[in-house]
Amino acid sequence: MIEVHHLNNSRSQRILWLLEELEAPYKIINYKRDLDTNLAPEKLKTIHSLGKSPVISIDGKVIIESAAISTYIIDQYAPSGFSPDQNDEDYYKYLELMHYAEGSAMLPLLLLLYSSSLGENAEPLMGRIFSEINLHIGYLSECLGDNEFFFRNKFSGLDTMLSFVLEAAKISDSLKTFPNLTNALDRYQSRPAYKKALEKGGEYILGS
Ligand SMILES: N[C@@H](CCC(=O)N[C@@H](CS)C(=O)NCC(=O)O)C(=O)O
Repeated sequence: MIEVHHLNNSRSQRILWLLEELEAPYKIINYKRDLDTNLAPEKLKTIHSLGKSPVISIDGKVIIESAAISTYIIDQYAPSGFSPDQNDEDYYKYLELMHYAEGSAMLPLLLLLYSSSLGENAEPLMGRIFSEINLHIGYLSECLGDNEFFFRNKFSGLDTMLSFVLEAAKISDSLKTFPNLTNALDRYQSRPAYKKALEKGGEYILGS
């Protein structure tokens, strides 16, 4: 069975949500952020040397990175047609957005988070950070268009992957000029599997 090494208030929540959507069997092993540093506890490094969450283990095999973990879970547990196979003409389009979430879209949102601790000293960076956030969130808005879901208007691993980006963007009010993304996030958060994952995962400030 999959063991999810789950950190409170973290990207690991999107993995619990995906597992709930697919009704896959899994066990949560909880880790708590340090109250002063907000970092993961050292013992997470006994699972993988980076000490980041999400990380899953299955029969001694360890997988890190949300996109790789999501792909593994989908390959193992999703019904056929849930995601495109390699022969599908849109396979690489799907792969692109799956990796875009962490590879590109999260970067300016993380810069904003980290630079906020610098107070006024971060001021010179803010214009560039916000223009990058706007660029990436604008791109996601364009990708979604009038659809409800990111891939062929059908729920997929892209929605669980991109949900964290939307949740992080909402914190800095960066979704407000993109009503299609605001509505998508509301729809995600009202799904029964999302709520069930929240109950199981515990503290998650981005989910409110
Ligand atoms: N790109 C990685 C990011 C993993 C990551 O940075 N996770 C954060 C939580 S959202 C973490 O473990 N932070 C705790 C720490 O750095 O100590 C993924 O998507 O899995």
